[in-house]
Amino acid sequence: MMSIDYLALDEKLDPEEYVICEYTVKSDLDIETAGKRIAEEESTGTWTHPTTLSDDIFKNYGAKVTEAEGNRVRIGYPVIDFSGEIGGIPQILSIIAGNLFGLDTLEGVRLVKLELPKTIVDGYPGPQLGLKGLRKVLDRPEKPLVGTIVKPKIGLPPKEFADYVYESGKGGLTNSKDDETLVDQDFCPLEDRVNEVSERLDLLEEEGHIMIHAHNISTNGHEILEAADLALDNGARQLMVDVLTVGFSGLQALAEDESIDVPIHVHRAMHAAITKNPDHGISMPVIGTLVRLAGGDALHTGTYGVGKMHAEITEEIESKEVLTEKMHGLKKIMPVSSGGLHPGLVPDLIEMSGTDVQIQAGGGVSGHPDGVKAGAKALVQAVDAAFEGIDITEYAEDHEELKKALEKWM
Ligand code: RUB
Repeated sequence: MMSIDYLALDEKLDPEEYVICEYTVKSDLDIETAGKRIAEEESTGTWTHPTTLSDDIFKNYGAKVTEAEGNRVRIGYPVIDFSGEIGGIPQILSIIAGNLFGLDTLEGVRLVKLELPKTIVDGYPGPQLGLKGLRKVLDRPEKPLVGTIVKPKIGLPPKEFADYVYESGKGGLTNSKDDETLVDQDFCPLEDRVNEVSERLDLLEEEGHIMIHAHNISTNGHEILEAADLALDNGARQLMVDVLTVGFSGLQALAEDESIDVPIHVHRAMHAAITKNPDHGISMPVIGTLVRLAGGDALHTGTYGVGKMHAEITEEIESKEVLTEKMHGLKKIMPVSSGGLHPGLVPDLIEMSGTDVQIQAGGGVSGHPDGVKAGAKALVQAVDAAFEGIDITEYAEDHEELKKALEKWM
């Protein structure tokens, strides 16, 4: 009988034969043993040697720990463990990010990196439009996209909501969106809101400006396609889904549906419960990889420490990179920077994000002393200045809206 040992240090795994994951571990166990605990729990699946575990099963289906150094392990899971028509991203997650988080001997464990073989990637829709498609829809080939989140996030009735969108379009914004808590509430039902917003977007287009609005259709799994249909039947130009509260499968169902030909904006409410603890959970780059696999066209990745949300800058850079680097032929998707932004923060933001980014501000548009249109203009001016490499305060000297925004927020 062969010895069952999950440790295969320095073995070079064929990246087409394994799903390879990197974890950081906090534990009293030495790192090799910690790696073995994860590998056994997530492949053959128990803490002792079952009499039913044959050499063949171990050899063909067992995970392998190929690196274990410092607080880091790399583990390869054989592709056959992910085979079959049924399972999808829920199954991937239950293997690479399942029971291991509860193991008592590991005080903390964090999945930091995910590398998928082409055979697995090919089984998923991936982005239908992606970064380039989104730019094409907006006829904006190079500059950052500039957007707003309609605020207050609850309470505005459909007409006032749509007026906000129209005003922000008149100020030059390319994008706007529902916030995550707004879906179909009595004060602003989805159907009426989409109707009103679509009317205003058509008007803007007649007036020579292209803009899209992401409508939040995050809902129960069995109702999400129906919600998408409702939005599209009423003229929606973009859909939004909250991938962690809905689940990756909801996003994938939208991306796979042939009748949905508009970009899908992916919000990530609740992600910090999973991503924020540096010693435990799942990193945002892993979530980004799965969003790209499932078919999002744009995803929130953070503001590199300039905005209101907690940021681990290195990880945010990696989050942006997993959306745009090579991934077995999948389209790139648009990184979205949002949360506590205003025009004065744009130069620092663009320095970190580059120009392939959708910059969004809610309060940083609607909080402008002269209202939404002026706020939108100020944000656009800040982006134009940064894009042209002109100092923002210099640019503000002859751009009134930007000047007032800087006076208020800087
Ligand atoms: C933006 C806002 C969004 C955050 C979410 O409003 O609150 O929901 O972007 O955070 P405001 P993240 O511009 O007024 O702050 O993008 O990090 O997921």
